[in-house]
Amino acid sequence: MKLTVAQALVRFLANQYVERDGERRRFFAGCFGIFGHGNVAGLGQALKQHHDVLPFHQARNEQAMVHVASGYARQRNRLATFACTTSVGPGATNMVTGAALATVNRLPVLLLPGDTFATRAPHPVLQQLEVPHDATVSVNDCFRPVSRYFERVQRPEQLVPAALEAMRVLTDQAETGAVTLALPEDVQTEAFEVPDAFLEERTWTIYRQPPAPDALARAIELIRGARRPLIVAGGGLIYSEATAALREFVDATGIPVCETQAGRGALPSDHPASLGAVGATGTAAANRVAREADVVVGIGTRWGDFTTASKSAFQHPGVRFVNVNVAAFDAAKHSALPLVADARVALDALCDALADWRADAAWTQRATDEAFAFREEVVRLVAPRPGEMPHQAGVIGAINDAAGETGVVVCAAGSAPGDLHKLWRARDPDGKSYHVEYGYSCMGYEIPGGMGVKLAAPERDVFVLIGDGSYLMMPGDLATAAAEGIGIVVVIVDNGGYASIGALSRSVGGAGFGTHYRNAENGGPPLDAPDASGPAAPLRASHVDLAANAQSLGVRVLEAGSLDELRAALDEAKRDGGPVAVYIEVDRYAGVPSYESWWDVPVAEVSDDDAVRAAREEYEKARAAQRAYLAGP
Ligand SMILES: Cc1ncc(C[n+]2csc(CCOP(=O)(O)OP(=O)(O)O)c2C)c(N)n1
Ligand SMILES: [Mg+2]
Repeated sequence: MKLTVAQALVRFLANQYVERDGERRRFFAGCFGIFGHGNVAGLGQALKQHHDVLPFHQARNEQAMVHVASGYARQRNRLATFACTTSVGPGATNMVTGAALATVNRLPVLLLPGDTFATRAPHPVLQQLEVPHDATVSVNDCFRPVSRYFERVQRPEQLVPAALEAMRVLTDQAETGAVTLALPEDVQTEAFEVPDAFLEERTWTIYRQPPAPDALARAIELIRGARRPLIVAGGGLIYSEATAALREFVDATGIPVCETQAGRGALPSDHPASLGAVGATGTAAANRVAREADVVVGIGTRWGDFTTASKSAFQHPGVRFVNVNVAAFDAAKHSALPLVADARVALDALCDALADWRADAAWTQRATDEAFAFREEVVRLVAPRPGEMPHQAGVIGAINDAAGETGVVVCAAGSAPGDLHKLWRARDPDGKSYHVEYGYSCMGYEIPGGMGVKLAAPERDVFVLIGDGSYLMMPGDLATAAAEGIGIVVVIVDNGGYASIGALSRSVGGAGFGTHYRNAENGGPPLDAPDASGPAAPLRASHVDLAANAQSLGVRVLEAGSLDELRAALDEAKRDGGPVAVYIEVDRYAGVPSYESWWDVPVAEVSDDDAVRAAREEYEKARAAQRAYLAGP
């Protein structure tokens, strides 16, 4: 059948299915797009013709639509996503940040940027980059390092192998991330004889990879010999739908569990073995247990820097790692014994093999005691503080209660991710109530990411927790939520600027420089005092009326002046069902402390500023705790 490249691609995408554990589902929920000359006549025409099989959604910013796809893919455990089409030039490069986020977080998204003419007839076309020494370069080459697969489709027949490669990578659990097919605007419109088989339904089966028997035997031997074993649960465990298997394993062996950001909620917070967050943003419970652990079993984690507290979290001199991961790349980290395997299959195998073994009872009890002690700390931290300005921890407590068992919290950057990591009481048995994007920690992910979650799980309440700075980075797609009736609840927490970086700045001797919206010369507050007792920031008056801004974008806005009012507003927002923004001002300086942990942020080695010199001294002391984790398998 003769079709244009764009028509063939749209029909192909509509017919891709993924199967796991005998369950088959469509892989592409639809296509987000913003049109320009680089895609309006190609993909635009094809999407119009085939909108019944591949629904189209218009976004307001190309970066945001990739975030929608990432949020959707994560909520669906990587078994489904959206495609994203853009024009050439700025529309295309707006997606680069979204691509990096997806690839860093190992989430499948398909990006279809338009590209400049393959014929080079119009040359340079509007928005074309010219590189004098290389005519094959376009701005889309920026996608290469941030994509797990990249191809520029230079002639029509090339679409067939390119699309198949794209699907292979998107559905491969070890490889997945952003996949970019750059589509020159003339090639999109060119017709070719499309093989029938290309357009037929195609099912990509995700097989659960078992661990190599020899590697499993060694892992079992290591765990049996452990005196202080600890599990670190990552996002891969949740994507593999292995939370029930984890519970079973933990109940059978008594090994305590702590969690990364993506793995938060792998074990419900009320489980006696649940230590919660580990690392730089970890709980006292997890960090104390981690410090002494001798065998650390990482399951589905990429071992981000925060998880190891910049390699200071695990202090046992002979600490050994066993890494269960579908990706050999991640399994090998920290000189681990790699168990390259699906998390669920590996957990089941470990459970069978260790049926006659339990961790030392005193160790298990020690972990449970720590876990219970920190639970009380959480209650203390989220409690309202009568007579004081609302604090972010209180906001988190209120959202947590409004979310109940199945509601989802979505967040990405600022001080909230660390606070959430410590404070969130995860209740969903599938681990799907906590969605903090902390691989790329991208300001602006929150609203579109939350839209993706809501599209993936319309039956769940979705609460987007967003700071004022992150809100200002990319509020525009609230208009998309309003236009499409995507019923997210966006809680805008205004603390008058970049509170997290302000605190970081103080810790490196920087006095919060550049983290208020105005500096003192421009009528802003003076620099912060080193003890963090900075001036009470006049908020709304000091920058933008964010509540009015949200309202102008078409969503209903509720304002809360206290935590009680916030609770009422959250209930009202849930009842409303449409997109609602809830605005609350909080105390910029009322942070949640760090618990016996550290993050390596280098401090200037020489300075004439006493505060910087003092910070450098502290830094050098702290850095002494950094380990190499070289004990091999
Ligand atoms: C796109 C992007 N730019 C810069 C940063 C660095 N950064 C991390 S948090 C932050 C400030 C966030 O401000 P806000 O959302 O108000 O949260 P707060 O720190 O006040 O809690 C900045 C600039 C980032 N994470 N993402
Ligand atoms: Mg802020």
